[in-house]
Amino acid sequence: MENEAKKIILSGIQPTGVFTLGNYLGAVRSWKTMQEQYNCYYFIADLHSLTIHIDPQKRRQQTREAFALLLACGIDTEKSLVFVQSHNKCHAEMGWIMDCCSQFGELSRMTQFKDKSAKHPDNINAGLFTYPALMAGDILLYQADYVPVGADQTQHLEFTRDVATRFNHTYGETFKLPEGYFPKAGARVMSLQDPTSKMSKSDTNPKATISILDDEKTILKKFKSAVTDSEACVRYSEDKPGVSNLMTIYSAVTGKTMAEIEAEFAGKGYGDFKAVVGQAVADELRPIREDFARLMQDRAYLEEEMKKGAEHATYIANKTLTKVKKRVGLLLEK
Ligand code: ATP
Ligand code: LTN
Repeated sequence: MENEAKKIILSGIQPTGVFTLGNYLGAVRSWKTMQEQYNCYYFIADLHSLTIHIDPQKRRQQTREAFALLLACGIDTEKSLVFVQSHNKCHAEMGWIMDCCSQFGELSRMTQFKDKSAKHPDNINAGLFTYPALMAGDILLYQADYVPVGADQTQHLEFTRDVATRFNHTYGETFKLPEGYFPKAGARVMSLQDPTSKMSKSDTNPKATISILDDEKTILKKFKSAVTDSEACVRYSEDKPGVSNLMTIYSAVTGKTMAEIEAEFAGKGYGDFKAVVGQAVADELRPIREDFARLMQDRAYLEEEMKKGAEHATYIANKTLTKVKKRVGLLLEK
């Protein structure tokens, strides 16, 4: 799996619900493509998900499902390292060390912390505040070269670079500085009901999101009720967010350009357009849904893959963690 000459890509996804079409087209589909060119490490960020309180049984189920979803989306454990974050204890340990290297002021400036604490005033836990330090640890443990993340996470990546730079300066060269990675084919998918906000797993309106496990009938229905406008013309434009979003989705799935899509639907109504987009999405997601169902039936296989992933991840991360512990002056056990 590992090749010294290849650059390291690392990314994580929280097990906060079934992946949406946005997660797939914006992130996971590119993760699959990157496997051919890089040493890829992908993990389910279950420790990060603890910042939200949910039923423990539900969390276990969502973690298992998220792992199976990655595999169903084409992440191949022969090519990439896939694991559950909490299965590698180095993350929690490194997280604490990174906490101690993070300043109150800089963590207070994180927009995700401000947004989430405004949204959930009843649960502003310390984990929510130090979330970026845990994330910095995730990245630095593996000496990642590139971290593919969406716009919402770029501030956390910048923070990671700041912490790493400071650590290297204080204790000597220890960490590689990771860079953001923005795949060309990555699409930003917006909500089908409010095309000015992004499609998100935790959206409570089921009509707004396409889950990658939705069946064909549901997908067609959701696209049929997607918000558009009254112009009745398939044209990509900032003032037509609904139609532009559907065009973005169609383009990401078929590879067609916006000009080609405009030509394809010239003179046609939104009804035809939505049906074609819905069908293209349903065709793209069908094999994933089938593969997921098959994987979830094979619990032994999933557990075996998780175990292999955890062992390999621990082996890699431990090298950096040991170095870090030495650097900060923790007495290593003999
Ligand atoms: P939540 O609703 O729990 O915040 P989310 O759906 O916003 O979840 P994340 O787990 O935060 O998703 O992100 C996983 C990955 O998917 C990230 O790389 C993120 O940039 C990407 N992503 C999330 N939503 C979209 C979207 N609508 N379009 C494109 N990419 C997305
Ligand atoms: N915060 C990220 C998930 C995440 C991650 C990471 C991504 C946790 N640790 C390390 C990249 C690298 C999110 O919510 N999308």
